[in-house]
Amino acid sequence: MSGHAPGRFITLEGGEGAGKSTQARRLAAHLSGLGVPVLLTREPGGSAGAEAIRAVLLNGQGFDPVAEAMLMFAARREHVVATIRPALAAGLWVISDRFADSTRAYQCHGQGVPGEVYRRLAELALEGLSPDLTLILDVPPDAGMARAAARGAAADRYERLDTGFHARVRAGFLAIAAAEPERCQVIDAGQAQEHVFAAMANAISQKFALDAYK
Ligand code: Z5A
Repeated sequence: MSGHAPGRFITLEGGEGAGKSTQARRLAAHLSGLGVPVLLTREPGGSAGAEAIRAVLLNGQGFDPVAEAMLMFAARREHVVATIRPALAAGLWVISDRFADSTRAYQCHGQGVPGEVYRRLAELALEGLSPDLTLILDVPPDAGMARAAARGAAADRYERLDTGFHARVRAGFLAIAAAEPERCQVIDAGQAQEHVFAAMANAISQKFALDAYK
């Protein structure tokens, strides 16, 4: 016996401006308030090595799509080894703002990387690690881009891509959810923040027993 309840791995996914970062912080605070030990992290990034790769990915001039997928998985491997697996082993609930589904949606559906390339990279980098629950925050690309633009920060390389790209990314996330309904739940992120959060909290309480933490 390890002496503590098992860790859980929850990922938030979706397109630009869907509200992932806002809702990830809120979910972490909510679970902490229930007595759940939480680690909030993000991709690309979440460990020193992965954050260094993030800077190259977001600010660089662009890459061959397969090379870009490899960089995403190099960062992810660092994140998994240095941050996620140790936290799960210690019984923490890991909430990650993006994970491997983002590579499938952005690099495969958005940029045309073959699914077989994704599968080979995922097998190498993840060694079977998969989220217990993935919440896909779904919002029409125009609305998400408008929210992101309203923040006033300079657009990164992905935010500057055209509407067709963002529509393919959205369709990619919805295809992932349809293929893996046990793991993925689509949340209507076009609603007010309170309603988005209520739908997420409902999905969490349906999936996990939280009584043990009270
Ligand atoms: N990427 C990739 O291509 N492949 C991969 O494998 C991975 C990533 C892991 C990371 O950028 C980029 O890397 C990302 C995909 C690519 N593309 N982009 N851009 P990032 O981490 O800097 O950005 P992001 O992940 O896309 O997040 P974001 O654009 O910052 O959006 P968000 O986190 O979903 O939204 P937010 O920051 O919580 O909210 C945005 C604004 O909307 C903010 O002012 C909120 O107050 C507001 N908001 C939030 N919710 C609502 C609601 N419900 N109503 C109204 N307004 C709201």
